[in-house]
Amino acid sequence: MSEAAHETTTVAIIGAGPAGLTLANLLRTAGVDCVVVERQSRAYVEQRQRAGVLEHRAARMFEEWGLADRVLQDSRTDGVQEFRVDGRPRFLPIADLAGGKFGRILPQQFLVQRLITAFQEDGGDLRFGCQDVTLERPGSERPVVTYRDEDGRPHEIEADYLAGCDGFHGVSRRSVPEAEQTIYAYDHGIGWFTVLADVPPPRHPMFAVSAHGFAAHFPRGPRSSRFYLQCAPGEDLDAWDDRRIFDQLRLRIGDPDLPAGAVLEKAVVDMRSFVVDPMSYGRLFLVGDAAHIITPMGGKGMNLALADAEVLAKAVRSAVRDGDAQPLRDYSKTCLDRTWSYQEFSRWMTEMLHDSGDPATSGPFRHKIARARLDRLFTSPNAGGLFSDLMAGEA
Ligand code: FAS
Repeated sequence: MSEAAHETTTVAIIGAGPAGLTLANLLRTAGVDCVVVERQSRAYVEQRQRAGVLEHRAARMFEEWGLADRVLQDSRTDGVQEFRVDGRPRFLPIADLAGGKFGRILPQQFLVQRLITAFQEDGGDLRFGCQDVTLERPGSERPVVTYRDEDGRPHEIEADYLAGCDGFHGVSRRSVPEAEQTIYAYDHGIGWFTVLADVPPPRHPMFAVSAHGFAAHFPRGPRSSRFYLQCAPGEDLDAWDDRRIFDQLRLRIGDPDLPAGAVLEKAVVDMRSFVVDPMSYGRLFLVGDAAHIITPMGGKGMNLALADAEVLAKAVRSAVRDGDAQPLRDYSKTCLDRTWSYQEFSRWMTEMLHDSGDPATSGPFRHKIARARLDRLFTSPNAGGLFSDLMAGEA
């Protein structure tokens, strides 16, 4: 085996998803040297479809760091959230209630493509197809990332800091001794059947509650939609043919004229939450899904990853430029405070929109509680305002 090529950098970033690419761009903007090692190919990373809405806070972050013109070309949301209750539309002007804070319709794969282009245009070092990525001595003063490149050659990157941005199934979190971590995991006992389809996007992002079960209809670009349908956890994908998908959507949304369209992707997502505490170990900092998983309720997974990335970029800049390591010491608490606030919001929404459905599911008492919670958004400006601030990521 040939000798590993040895090199050094300030921050070695593992993973080129939203977390790793945002961190890389922010560090580059701050003049901090970094290298990104990504296991998959560029083509794979750029086509993976997941989140679809960038919250106002994240859009503001890209504006403040001077990246908006290269990342945010897309349309902003119209600022209205629709709740279809037993087929009856109710519209909440969330951007107005949040003081003019609009989200952006930006499918995750477009964000990833633009972040890759921006980083490489600025001379960033982004490596795809890195195999057997391993973190060595993450708890030491000089941690190392090793990997084999696409030609099988070994590489060794010695860094001041490691950023574990490699998602829930990555190696970073697993490089920390179990005794050093507290794991919080929760199974919400709900499944979502999720569909990406060639169906025109809705006028407004929509949640639908009815005795038939929860459904949702979100925009995913000018000609496609993402739908969610409440189902049993672990439900068999084959139990949902196209006919059943659109019959159930029309029934639950209360729109017999909802057009069908080609189904591009379908999956069953079990609603679960996960948090690891602390989000750092020595010179290793866990970012995004490597540290926490949240249900898609409220669209916070990708947006929490972007928020973590900004906290870490600012903390590394303080340490490297100003000699102040306190923000790095505070990194885990800063990110966990936000993470738990949005875990609570996501759980609150999950209860409100699923217990509001069939009273037989969660019981008539919880059904009434959930309906009262939903009504209050429309009757109390404070309740509607807090909901809107949380949707904007600004609470
Ligand atoms: P990611 O998992 O996106 O990226 C990790 C990267 O690390 C990947 O590129 C991976 O290839 C790489 N990697 C893994 N192991 C590695 C290794 N050993 N070495 C090197 N690289 C490695 N969030 C929202 O905000 N709104 C939504 O509407 C929403 N909907 C979703 C719908 C679905 C079906 C799913 C599955 C998720 C959804 N999410 C949503 C959450 C999702 O978008 C994540 O929060 C987001 O991708 C997190 O970004 P990262 O932390 O960068 O992790």
